[in-house]
This record gives sequence, C-alpha cells and structure tokens, in this order.
Amino acid sequence: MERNGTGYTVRGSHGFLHILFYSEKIVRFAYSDSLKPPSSTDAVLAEPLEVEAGLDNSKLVTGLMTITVDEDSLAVKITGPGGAVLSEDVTVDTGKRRVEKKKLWELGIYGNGEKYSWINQLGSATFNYNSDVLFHHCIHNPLIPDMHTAIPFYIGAAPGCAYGIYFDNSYRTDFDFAKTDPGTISFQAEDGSLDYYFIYGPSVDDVVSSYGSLTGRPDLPRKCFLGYHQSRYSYETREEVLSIAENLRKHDIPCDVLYLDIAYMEGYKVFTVHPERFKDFKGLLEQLREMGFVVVVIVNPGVKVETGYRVYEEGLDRGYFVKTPQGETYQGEVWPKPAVYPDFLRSEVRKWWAGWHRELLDAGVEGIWNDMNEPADFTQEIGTLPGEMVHLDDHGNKRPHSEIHNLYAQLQTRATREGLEKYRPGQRPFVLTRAAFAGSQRYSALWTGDNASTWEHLEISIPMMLNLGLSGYAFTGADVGGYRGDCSGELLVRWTQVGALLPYFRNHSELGTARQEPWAYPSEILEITRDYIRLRYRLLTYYYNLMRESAQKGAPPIRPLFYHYQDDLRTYNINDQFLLGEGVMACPVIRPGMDRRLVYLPGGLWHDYWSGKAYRGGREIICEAPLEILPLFIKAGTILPHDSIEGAVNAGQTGRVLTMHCYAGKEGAYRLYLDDGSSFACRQDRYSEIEFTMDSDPLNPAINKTMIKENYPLPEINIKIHSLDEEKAVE
Ligand code: MIG
Repeated sequence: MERNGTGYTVRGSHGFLHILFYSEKIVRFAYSDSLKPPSSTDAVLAEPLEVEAGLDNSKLVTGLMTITVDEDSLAVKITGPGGAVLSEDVTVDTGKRRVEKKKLWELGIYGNGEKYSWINQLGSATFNYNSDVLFHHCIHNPLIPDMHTAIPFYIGAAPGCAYGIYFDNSYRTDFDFAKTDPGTISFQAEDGSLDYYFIYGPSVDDVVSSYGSLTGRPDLPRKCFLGYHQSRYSYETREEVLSIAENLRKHDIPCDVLYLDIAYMEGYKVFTVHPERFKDFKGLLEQLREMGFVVVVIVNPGVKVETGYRVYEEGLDRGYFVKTPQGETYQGEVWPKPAVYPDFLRSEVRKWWAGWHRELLDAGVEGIWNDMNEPADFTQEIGTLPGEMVHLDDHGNKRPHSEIHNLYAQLQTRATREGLEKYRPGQRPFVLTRAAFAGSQRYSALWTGDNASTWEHLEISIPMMLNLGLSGYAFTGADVGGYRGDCSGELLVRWTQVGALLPYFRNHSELGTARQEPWAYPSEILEITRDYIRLRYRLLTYYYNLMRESAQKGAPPIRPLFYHYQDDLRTYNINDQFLLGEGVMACPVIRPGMDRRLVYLPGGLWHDYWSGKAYRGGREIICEAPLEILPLFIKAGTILPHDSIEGAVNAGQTGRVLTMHCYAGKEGAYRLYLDDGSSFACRQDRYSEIEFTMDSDPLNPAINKTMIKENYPLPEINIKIHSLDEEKAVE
C-alpha cells in the first residue's frame, strides 16, 4: 500500500484498490485498473480529505479504524475501536464488480431506498433498476422487486454498532443480505466500477448523517408544502379544479396544494396548457391563490413527436434527445403516443429544459411534478429505454442508457429545479418526483408512485417511508387512500391518520376509481379525516422544524424506533410504529375492523396524547383505537409546539399563535426555529430561534425560555404543561 494524492493505493494481482477518506468515518474503496480511481457518479458531492493515518505495510491505521488489505485479492477487513470487526470481505471480484462480505454481528439491515419490504431486510435480496412497474404488474407486491427508485445504500445495525455501505454505481445493482447464504452479504453491479463507501456509525443516526454529507441533504421546503395536498388523475377542467378548491374550503379542510395531472395539457404535450379546458389559466391560478392554494402541475420527460410542436422541433434541431447506437433520435411511446426523450445528462439540455418552464411559472404555477421519469417507454417489453441507447455527456463522451438509466430522473429533477430557481427567484422550489437515485433528495420530494387502495399498501407504506428516510430521503410520502382501486371510508380514515404524520401528505387517486376527496364519503368519515388533516396543521411548525433538522444534520423526520433505541432489540422489527422526531410516537391501526392494538413503549415515561394518561415504557400495552383514534404517545421531557390553525388556509400564514406543550416527568429541551417559511431570507439570517428547557418536576416543571436569535417576528407563544398528577397516575 502506498500514498497516492489524498488517499492510498494498493496494487493487487488483478488491479488497483484506492482508499480515500471523506471524513473520519467515511472511507471509499474504489477498484480500477490504473493508478487513477474511477470517477464518481453524480450522487457524490463530497471531496476526499486528508485524514491522519499510519501506514504499516498492508495496514492503514486511523484514529478510529484499522483497514487491512490482502495485497493479492484486494479483500478488505475493517476493525473499529477496541478491535471489533466492522466489515470483512470474503471475496472481491473486480471483473464481476462483486463483493462478498461476511455477515458479522448485524441484526438488522435497513435502508435501500424505496422497497416493498418490511423494515428489516436481513435475509432478503433486492435489485435496483428504476421501473414504471405498473406498466407490467401491480407494484408494491412482495413478488415484484421492481420499484420506481434506486438507492444502492444500506445500513447494518446492532446494539452499540452500525455502519452503512453506499455502492456508487448507477448501473443495475443487486444486493443479497444473507438470503442465499446466511453467512454472506453481497453486492454486485451489471457494469461500471466496483466503487463503494463504508460509513462507520456507531449509531444509526451517525450513519445517516454521514451519508447525507456524502450525497447531499434536502433543503428546507416551503412551509405550505408540508400541509395537505389534494390531487387526482385528473382534474380535467378549470371548473373542476375550482369546485375542488371550493369544496375544501366549504368543508373546512385545511389544504395548501392542488395538482393538475396530465389532462391540463393539450394532447399530453409537455409545456402546453389546454386552451379550452383551462381557458385563462393565469386567471385560474390567481383565483386559487386568493383562496390560499398553490398549484403544482405534472411535467413528464417524454416529448411528443409532432411536426410544428416547438419543444420537439427545437430539441430535434439541436440534437437534444437520446439517440440510438446508429445515431438516430430514439423514439418510444408515452402518453402523447410517439415520444422522444431529452438527454438530461448534458447541462446544455438541462438548461434548455429549465427554460421551457418559464410560461407555466409566469402564469403562476408554483411547483412541478415529474412523473414517468424511470423513464417509462410503452414500446419496450422492459418498460423503459433499451440499455444500449446513447446519451452524450458534457465532454462529448457517449454513455450507454444502462449507465444513465437510474440517474435519468435525478437529472430531470435537477433541470426542473433550475427552472424554478430561475423563474421563481426568491422562492424555495418544489419539485416532486417518482423515480430517483442516491442524491435526488437534493432536488426533489418523492412519492412512491402507483400503490393501491388496499390495507396491505397502507401497512407497507410505513416501513417503505422509514427506509427511505434512512436512505437520506426526508421528504417522502405515499398516495394517501391509495392510487389504484376504490378506497373505502374506513381505509381513507386510517390512511389519512398515517399520511398526516408522514412528510409528504397527498391524497391522490387513479382515473376511473371511486372519488377519494374526503367529502365523497359519509359525514362521519369526512369529519374524522378532516380532524387528522387538522392534526397535521397543528403539528406544522413541529414538522417544519424536523425538516430543518434534516436539512442541517440529515436525520429523517420520521424514524423507526431503533433509531433512538438502538440498544433495545425489541425495536428492530417494528413496522407499524414510528417516531416523529424523538419525542412523538405514532402507533397507527392498519387493519380493517380493529378498535385496539398492541403498542410497544420503549423505555421511559410516555404520555398518551389523547387521554393524558401516562405509562411506564419497556413493555407492551394494549391501546384502545376506535376509528377516530390514532394512538399517539409523547415521551416525557418532550416540548411540542402546536400551531393554532383551526379552519383552513394557507399554511404560510400559520404559526401566529404557538402553544408549547410540555410533557412533564423528565427534563427536556427544544429549540424552536421560525422564519418566513418560503423565501431564502433565512440564509441572510432572517430567522428567530428560541430554546425552551424544562426541569424534571413531574407536577409543576419550571419552563425556561432563552432567545438564541431574534431576527424574524415572533408569534404569540403560550405554555401548556402536561403534568403527571395523581389523577393521571403512571400505569
Ligand atoms: O401511468 O399522470 O404514478 O400518480 O396520476 C399513469 C397519470 C401515469 C402515473 C402516476 C400517477 C399519475 C398518472 N401517471
């Protein structure tokens, strides 16, 4: 092993291994056939650093880890503090771009982006190649591993120890988590390089945070996008959208965001608006804005092949579409029938695409929804472009679609975001995507695509979203009520209870299914649904603060229980409870006809949010949960801001009165952040921060308030103490 630039290189019998550090805890192992490491994908933002290390033959010793390399096979072994083995290769096959590692002490495997799986993926196998699954099968089915999104990153965890592995390869990758051989964890790529990062914990939180420093963190979203979104495939006319808006207000349902799905276009041509059905588009958006709504429209990558259509003709003239190996423009098919695909790999093409958003944004559109960006292609059996199609990069190099495929959506969202930044300057952009790759969290929120109105899909949406959060993706959600099929009233209520606590909260349904807006149901269903949409608005400032934590430190807003109780093995396989931040625990009902459920309370004291009763944790309890109750527990020591919105309207205006709910029984602290919720003024210090602390007195804790920064108008702030008095005696 020898020093090579900022890193180290080992020359083996079949090639070179480059070892590079990105922090004390992030080490890259990159195999190549020269003294140069392979180039990274677009996912990686960080640059290698000098980390102090001692070189001892084939051993590299840092303050934290010892890395030993077998000079012949280039197999790696990593030990951590105290000599514990953190990772150990069984075989490395650079030709196949395959590593087999010993399954060591891991009791849980988590992450892997968007997967139809239980939270713990130990014992399973998976692959990553973005797919418009619904085209062939019903997605979210345990037998169909295809998903819209590819994030080749997993976490291995056990009490006291955790690591992450990010495989930086955009081709199809396959992972086996001790499924085929209970003693082996392996990963492999179809092509490209064997280039991966080992991230040391020892806590899961450390791993997720480091992964964010490597691939980027999401920006703080506009506050209104944390509200409730109402959508359908499709609101087909301006009258229909207006009546949806009016119904939301009439029924007193808080809602901030409305969607226009593909029917708003003329003949599914992107960047057009249907001249009759959406006559006076600008006026419509204006009217909706006055009612407190922002509007998001869908923009798919497929460009209709049609003489005289500006986007097609200009792109064709400039050679901006993906080509065949023979150099012709590749033609596939999506909604507009014959379609061509912009080659977003080139910055010039992204800039051009960004420019096309101008008219929509000038008319008053405030967010863009990128669908079908796996990308979908109806002409191919595989549902997407053949791998040999050709992209051109900024240096004029040809790159096969099989390499760019998983990055395609990310490149589109990047272009979309550029458009929003350019034509809505001063406003934080909102982009929603269906397909994604590692790093996409920098550009867009993500929804998990075509689920169905079934209890199973409600159930699976929880581990799916938790694993996405562990994969660096903070702003995610599933279609509330389910997309395909008809949603029953009971399912809508239970799903809204979950959706109201997941980061991205949108009710959306497919063409031809039963109407899924809350007022399409009997009044009892409408009322409970509305109550939970209101609960979300009461928690809006809390949620906004959680998103800020993600933006700064990478911690996802929703967390599996083991995230904060890594030493408690009983939390390792809990799929139907989750934490919102550290102090709020949701225990939803996800089965029909159930009016109670088993709840695991981790160690500590917990307050029942609804009844005020308190419980000692470290055990299971049975909790009453009639249809109107989503069991919620607040950990003693939690200080939870509540917004005062009762009625509807524009989340941007919320937060005028905040009540800090202080849950007694343990000391606690909370730092409240406030800004205008929409612009970048916060980057110029236009924000306020207040630190609240509470002592451990169970009856009458003292609450202290310290102003950390006061550079944004403060709301009226009230304090409400939830004590542990005799009536509420701890059970
Ligand atoms: O295959 O634009 O997942 O949310 O409503 C249908 C119509 C295409 C798929 C998306 C869905 C959207 C629908 N789209």
